[in-house]
Amino acid sequence: MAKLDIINVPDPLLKTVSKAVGQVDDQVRQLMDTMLETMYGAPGIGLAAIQVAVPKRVIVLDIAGDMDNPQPLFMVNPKVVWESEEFNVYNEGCLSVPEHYAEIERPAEVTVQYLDYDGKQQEQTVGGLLSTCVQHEIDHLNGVVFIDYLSKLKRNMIIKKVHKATPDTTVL
Ligand code: GNR
Ligand code: NI
Repeated sequence: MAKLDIINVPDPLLKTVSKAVGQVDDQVRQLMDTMLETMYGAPGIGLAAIQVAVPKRVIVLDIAGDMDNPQPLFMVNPKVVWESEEFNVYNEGCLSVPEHYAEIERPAEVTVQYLDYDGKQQEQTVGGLLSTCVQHEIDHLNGVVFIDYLSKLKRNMIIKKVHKATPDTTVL
């Protein structure tokens, strides 16, 4: 099956606010299948469509980290409808910022509404790593990358290093 190329910072596409999906049809399902395969191949535990240059509000996740027992999650038009007051800190990475990590603080638990693989409305409250990952992916749909939470100095340093290491992965 086909794999897609993942774009890296500072590709300006990563700042796109992705468009809501009107209907979960076979074309959207095919996108989700290919994204999942791309994510597993990377390897990663989450992927937003904009990371493969598709500006649609689609994310795929699998935090199980067990290729023999995959637990994929597909979320179309995901929306956080509740956040816990408690926060968590996680050392985050991103496939579009390879080999750089930073501690990011986010709500420990969130309730997310989304359409699933079959286009059915779902609501799920998540915690732990899945909560971090869902919020990280929804950020991508809004044109936000985790390094945007860092100081301008740190962010620019990381962007420069990634661009130098992977100049072919950006449109710039
Ligand atoms: O693979 C990924 N790991 C990860 C680790 C901590 C917090 C977030 C993530 S998401 C990342 C894949 C990715 O870039 N998704 O957008
Ligand atoms: Ni990411």
